[in-house]
Amino acid sequence: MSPQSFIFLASMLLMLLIAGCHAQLRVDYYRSTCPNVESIVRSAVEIKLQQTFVTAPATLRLFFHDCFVRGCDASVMLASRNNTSEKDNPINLSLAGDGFDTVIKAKAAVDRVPGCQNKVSCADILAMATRDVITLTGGPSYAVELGRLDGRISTKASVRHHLPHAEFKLTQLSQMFASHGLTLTDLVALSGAHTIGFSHCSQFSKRIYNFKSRKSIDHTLNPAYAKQLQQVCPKDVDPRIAINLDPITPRTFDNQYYKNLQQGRGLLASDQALFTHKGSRDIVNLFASNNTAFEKSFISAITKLGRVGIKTGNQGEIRHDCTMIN
Ligand code: HEM
Ligand SMILES: *[C@@H]1O[C@H](CO)[C@@H](O)[C@H](O)[C@H]1NC(C)=O
Ligand SMILES: *[C@@H]1O[C@H](CO)[C@@H](O)[C@H](O)[C@H]1NC(C)=O
Ligand SMILES: *[C@@H]1O[C@H](CO)[C@@H](O)[C@H](O)[C@H]1NC(C)=O
Ligand SMILES: CC(=O)N[C@H]1CO[C@H](CO)[C@@H](O)[C@@H]1O
Repeated sequence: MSPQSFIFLASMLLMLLIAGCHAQLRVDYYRSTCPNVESIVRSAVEIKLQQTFVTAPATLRLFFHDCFVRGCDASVMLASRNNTSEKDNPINLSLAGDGFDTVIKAKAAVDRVPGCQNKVSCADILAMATRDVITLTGGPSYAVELGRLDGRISTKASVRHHLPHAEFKLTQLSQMFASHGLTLTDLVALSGAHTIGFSHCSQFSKRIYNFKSRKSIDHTLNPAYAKQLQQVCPKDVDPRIAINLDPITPRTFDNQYYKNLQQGRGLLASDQALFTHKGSRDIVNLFASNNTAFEKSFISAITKLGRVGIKTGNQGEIRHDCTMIN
């Protein structure tokens, strides 16, 4: 074989490999196996959301945690007899059971349809349900890429190094997002998920009582907001108390989160850091002033998030029960 034809063949192979990586997920993946899957999931999510609002933030956060730990493969849903799987990590005291329940109910609805039984992965159902809760709470709608398989491994230990903490600095946040192929704009856009849902007082109590161990208040907090937070989260607060991440429109998926940051009303240190730092402030200002720009960037970012570490071929399976490997 001549060097030219070798280079030609090698580059064809490379192109095929690259194209293969992108071709793994498709919007119409279930067209022939379960054509109505989107409307079945949507109905199940609507029913669940009518029962409790927590469905929305719980499902959205579950998707994020799933994708960041071992990829979007529903490994976060696996239970273990000895309590050693991802969901047993203490960081998840807050992973509200309603997120898990949403996927389990939607999966049951899909499996009740003749022909669809055991055809749709739990990972894809979580991705669809996430889009649905965003849309149903006032956020944008978007086409969800599908074709993820469910993973077979889930360990408590893998959680620690893969999820961001509320006290992370901007550089730590952006490094962690970059390790999953997500840019600074993606980080700012995805943090907009904190426009709905709740946080326990422990996640920000240092900011209102003991900032940098100096018994003072985090000066990036709006003083009036800090005072309100001290009232709802006294020092001896019941650890189960959780308060709205977005104090203004807590049940609407909108760009109010970014307007809050401009006014020092970012609840977590990791939220406020996006505005405090010059590097990301322009993006916060853009999203605060232009909801269309926010929605566009959010859709792009959550689509990228949905591609993280996906399993195909013999790397995974379509689980029959989302909490157990087959
Ligand atoms: C940027 C780094 C992030 C950090 C440090 C972070 C941290 C947190 C923390 C500490 C809570 C409160 C947990 C509690 O006490 O109950 C929370 C809640 C939440 N997070 Fe994040 N998060 C981040 C990014 C994201 C992303 C990318 C998403 C989704 C795309 C997301 C979605 C949510 C939602 C929806 C809630 C509310 C959960 C509920 O009400 O059940 N977060 N986050
Ligand atoms: C927990 O159980 C799994 C199998 O279900 C096993 O692989 C793992 O080693 C066990 N871990 C501990 C700490 O016992
Ligand atoms: C696992 O956790 C459940 C619920 O928190 C508990 O009832 C059970 O005893 C635990 N099992 C083990 C082996 O620790
Ligand atoms: C808002 O953002 C959208 C999408 O990026 C853009 O097309 C539009 O021109 C922006 N509007 C304003 C008023 O800047
Ligand atoms: C839904 C779920 O399984 N949440 C668990 C998260 O972790 C805490 C303990 O760390 C459990 O009590 C929850 O049941």
